[in-house]
Amino acid sequence: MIEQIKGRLAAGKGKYALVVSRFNDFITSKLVEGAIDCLQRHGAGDEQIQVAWVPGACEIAIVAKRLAESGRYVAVLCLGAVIRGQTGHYDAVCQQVVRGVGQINYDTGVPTIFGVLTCDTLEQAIERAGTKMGNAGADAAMTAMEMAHVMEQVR
Ligand code: INI
Repeated sequence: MIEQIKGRLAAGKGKYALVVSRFNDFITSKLVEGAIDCLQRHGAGDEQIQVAWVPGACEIAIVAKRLAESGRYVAVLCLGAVIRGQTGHYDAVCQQVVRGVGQINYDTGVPTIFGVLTCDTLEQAIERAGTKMGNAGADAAMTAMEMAHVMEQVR
């Protein structure tokens, strides 16, 4: 019989850290709500969830890395919203956060989930923050729970 490793969609007993940027907090606060709601509906208690706020997407990775390194969390969720709009450094911000968050996974072995919206317009971000296209924070929470259980099984 083929052994198959699959992650359960349940919060389990571990702790989850959320790192959230305040920039575009009209959007990111909805991502946090979505993530917390999803974790709670999958069995997480308040004591299993910690939220750290940072100024912008560029600051997410440094805090996420510290939390992942602490060994206290089964997963770290990175939530933010980078919106092209009028800003000239959209690409630079996106690049920094994508690379930074991705690297944490390999450096620490703790699933560090990319829940940062990268959108051309505010409307696109709104669509992904609890309206037409769902909630990227809730999606990140689902990924975090699944990965936490996969990692538990491949110890
Ligand atoms: N930070 C974001 O989280 N989203 C953005 O859309 C954004 N834009 O457009 O500039 C943004 N910039 C700030 C950046 O993340 C840092 O906080 C800042 O550069 C200080 O390091």
